[in-house]
Amino acid sequence: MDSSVRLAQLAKSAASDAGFDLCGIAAISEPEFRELAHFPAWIAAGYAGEMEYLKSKDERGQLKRASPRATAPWARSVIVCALNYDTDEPYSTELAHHRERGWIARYAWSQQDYHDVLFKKLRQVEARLHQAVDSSSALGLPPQPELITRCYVDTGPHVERVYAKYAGIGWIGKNTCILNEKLGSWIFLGVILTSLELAPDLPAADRCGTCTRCIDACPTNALLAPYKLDATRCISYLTIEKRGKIPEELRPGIGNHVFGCDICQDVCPWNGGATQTARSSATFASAPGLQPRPELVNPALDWLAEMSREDFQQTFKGSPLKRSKYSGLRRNAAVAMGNSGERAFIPSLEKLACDEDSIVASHAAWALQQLVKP
Ligand code: B12
Ligand code: SF4
Ligand code: SF4
Repeated sequence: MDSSVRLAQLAKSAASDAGFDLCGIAAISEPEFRELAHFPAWIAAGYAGEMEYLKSKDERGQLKRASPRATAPWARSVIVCALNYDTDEPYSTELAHHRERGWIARYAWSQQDYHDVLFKKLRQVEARLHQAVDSSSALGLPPQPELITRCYVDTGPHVERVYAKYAGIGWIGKNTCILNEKLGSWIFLGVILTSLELAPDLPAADRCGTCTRCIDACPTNALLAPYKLDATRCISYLTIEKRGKIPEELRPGIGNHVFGCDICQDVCPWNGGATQTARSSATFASAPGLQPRPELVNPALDWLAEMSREDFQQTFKGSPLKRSKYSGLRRNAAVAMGNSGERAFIPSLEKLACDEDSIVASHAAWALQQLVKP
């Protein structure tokens, strides 16, 4: 058997042993990753907002993320691993009437930060590849050149979803998420770039068809067209990445979201289509670190808004929520209170409107105005 096929099989069985639900391989060769051609125009249009890391350039002035060759000229293959994070909890679209409670995105309920969970597993796959190459003659493989590998979970200058499509993990949906036929889009991605030539998989075929549910459901109209997300309008960006002031015209659309947003995935027929009943056959996350913390599912807004800095640090140590920072989470909770129509929040907001953090205070003042409107 060809050594690229044997090594690809080895990588996949190592991924399965490490606990990944899916693993596929894409070749880094010409012509490569057609969708990356859209990346420079996306940046030029300003859709990345304040996410400066997406705009980084190499010494030739080219956007690093527009090609894997920019930062990894030695890479010949990319191993893409995926881990299911779905759990048996309701969808945000089912609980939207609980306006007095907030919504934290499904991915962030976990006991541990997903970066740590996936990285540990990627390291196990990487170690197996190194062992195989070190003992290539014992395995009956021809001598292999020196092996270079790099593992990434969000952290590198790579558009992981494009690699995932070509590795056959899933297709890029009109909501820009990777969708797998069996698992839907509730999957995290982790990638290993390698200098090894590995037998590639076939790209996943687009199965969105004529559906436009995600585009129609987005409350801030962030999906400008199929596959085209203006991140500066996306609730996920506004509540997690954006520091300081949230543009006023976008605040009503944020609804009860305090960290991230699941709507364009909740409504997707490949995820069960907005109702939990339709998900009876869903496969749920098995990784212990990705099991949900019950207090983060549909949390009370005043709990988040009134949290002390010490409580925030303690509660969200090792959790994805620490990314919004103390100021950001309380700002978001104030906006959600303003959108709730719940006058019982007025005393809490009056207190927040005098907060020493001017961002929290100004968003609380806006929220108060919403609640006292005739
Ligand atoms: C920055 C970022 C964000 C930003 C921007 C999102 C985005 N769509 O780009 C924000 C903060 C908004 C965000 C939100 C979310 N994110 Co995010 N995010 C990233 C990150 C770090 C980089 C993504 C990136 O490079 N975007 C650049 C733009 C240009 O890419 P894009 O919108 O995907 O566009 C590509 C395609 O749409 C493509 N394309 C394909 N076909 C076509 C056809 C046409 C005509 C056109 C024009 C374009 C086009 O062109 C683009 C590539 O050049 C990745 C990790 C990584 N390093 O890759 C995680 C990642 C994409 N995020 C992830 C997750 C889970 C989320 C959220 C679900 C979290 C949440 N619940 O709040 C939401 C989903 C929102 C959404 N609808 O995408 C997962 C996605 C897993 C999956 N199944 O797809 C990733 C892969 C992290 C991980 N390691 O698991 N995220
Ligand atoms: S995550 Fe929410 S705001 Fe962002 S595109 Fe999807 S539905 Fe719209
Ligand atoms: S909701 Fe429809 S259009 Fe959007 S990603 Fe899912 S299948 Fe594709």
